[in-house]
Amino acid sequence: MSTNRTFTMIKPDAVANGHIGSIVNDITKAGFKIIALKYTKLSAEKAGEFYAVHKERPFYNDLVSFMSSGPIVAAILEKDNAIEEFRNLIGATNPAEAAEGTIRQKYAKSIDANAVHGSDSDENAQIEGDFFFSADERF
Ligand code: YYY
Ligand code: MG
Repeated sequence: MSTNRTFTMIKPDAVANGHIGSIVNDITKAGFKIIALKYTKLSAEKAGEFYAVHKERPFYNDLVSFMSSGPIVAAILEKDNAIEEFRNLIGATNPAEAAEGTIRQKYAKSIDANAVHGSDSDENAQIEGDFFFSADERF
């Protein structure tokens, strides 16, 4: 049902470094339509909930503290084959391994502060979008 949608966050590093405008521009130039958009900040509790799937990973505590360290931009995006197309646009998790021209290659400096989030499945895109946006915040 939601195979043409994904969810993203512009993470605290990219916001702090002044990249909101450039990243939104890259996203829209790549053909994604913005369905919902919000400038907000996660509490440590909310960040922990969002990343609960990574709870057992060694980087979990650092990830939660980083993701709650400053404001973020959350968005729901629409395009055919949105999950895969958006993962291609952002590049590998480690920016050192991200392809030339990808968002992480251009704007991220490390694997832990890697500029953007992108959902990894239709199911998670739905869950993650619902985490941030009510029905009347989507257009
Ligand atoms: O989906 P993606 O963001 O590319 O990577 P995940 O494996 O889902 O990890 C989520 C998040 O955790 C990643 O964007 C940065 C952080 N992280 C980390 O700090 N160190 C790692 N070795 C792996 C991931
Ligand atoms: Mg992931």
